[in-house]
Amino acid sequence: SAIAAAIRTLPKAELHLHIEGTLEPALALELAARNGVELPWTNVDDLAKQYEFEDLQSFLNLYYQLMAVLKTEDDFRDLMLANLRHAAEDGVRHAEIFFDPQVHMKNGTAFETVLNGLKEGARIGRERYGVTVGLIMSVVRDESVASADELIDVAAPYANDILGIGLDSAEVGFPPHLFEDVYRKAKELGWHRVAHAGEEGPVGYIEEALDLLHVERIDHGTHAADSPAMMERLAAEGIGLTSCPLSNLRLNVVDKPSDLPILEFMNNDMAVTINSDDPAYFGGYIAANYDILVTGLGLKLDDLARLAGNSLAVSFITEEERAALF
Ligand code: ES4
Ligand code: ZN
Repeated sequence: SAIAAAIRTLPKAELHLHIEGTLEPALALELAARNGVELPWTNVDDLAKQYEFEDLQSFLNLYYQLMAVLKTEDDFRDLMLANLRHAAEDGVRHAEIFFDPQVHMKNGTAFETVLNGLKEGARIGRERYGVTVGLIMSVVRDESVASADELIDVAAPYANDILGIGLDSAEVGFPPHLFEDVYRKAKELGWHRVAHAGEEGPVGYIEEALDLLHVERIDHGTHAADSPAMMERLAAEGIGLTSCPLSNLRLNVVDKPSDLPILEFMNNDMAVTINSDDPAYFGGYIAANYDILVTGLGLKLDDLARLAGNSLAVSFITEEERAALF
């Protein structure tokens, strides 16, 4: 349709994407064979049947299992490049991309291997597609706080290669306050700060992320819709929210598209943005996440242009980068 084509031409930033969540089933099987990693599935059809999720945890189980096929610097480079090709096709000019080093390190892959591969992919992707990339190192909140502390120590020598710190994985039972010291160190290293909060967790987790982790954006934040006071605060403080519509639908955070709180957030003047989270798992890249707002919520092109504008406004792009891009 005309609007679907227009969506792809809107200049936008992708602010919530897990690079490991761009691992498509066919590539997962190819890398498993290449790297000698055993998976319970040997053909794409069998694997593709596993992509029906009940909730966040049921998704994470498959996501972590498939992550084990990523081993070499080339694997990470190729994953980043494939993702940036999709991004460019969908009008993404700038991407801030999560990676989960604790999981790769547990799988026996060195931090440097992961970082160097992603950096190389980002460098080639910028040349090839004109998309700028920042890396957000994400702490896996269902691992111990000691493990998060060790990660900070391992990453500190590479502080300049990292744009920010994030907090992801199973949310309920792992509240933000556990990571207050980790985020203090991250701030000292000069990193931006974001955290997943209010995806499955309550609005109180959003409050902790703001008050104790001093985050500049909230990832998801879907449950802010439960609290008019929180919506007012997020608007007043100009805190960006990185919504991921297809993710929220596929993980049953909301029951149906009309339950997505995007319009409500916009009507409350919140800096809400549209993102893809784990596109290989949730049925589409960023433009598909904008598309669903048209078909499922009745948003118009000027609404989508505002959402795309929000994404550039709450990105961590510097003024020099902005000038170079536009
Ligand atoms: C994630 Cl959808 C989602 N939520 C929390 N953590 C994650 N890691 C990768 N995808
Ligand atoms: Zn996420």
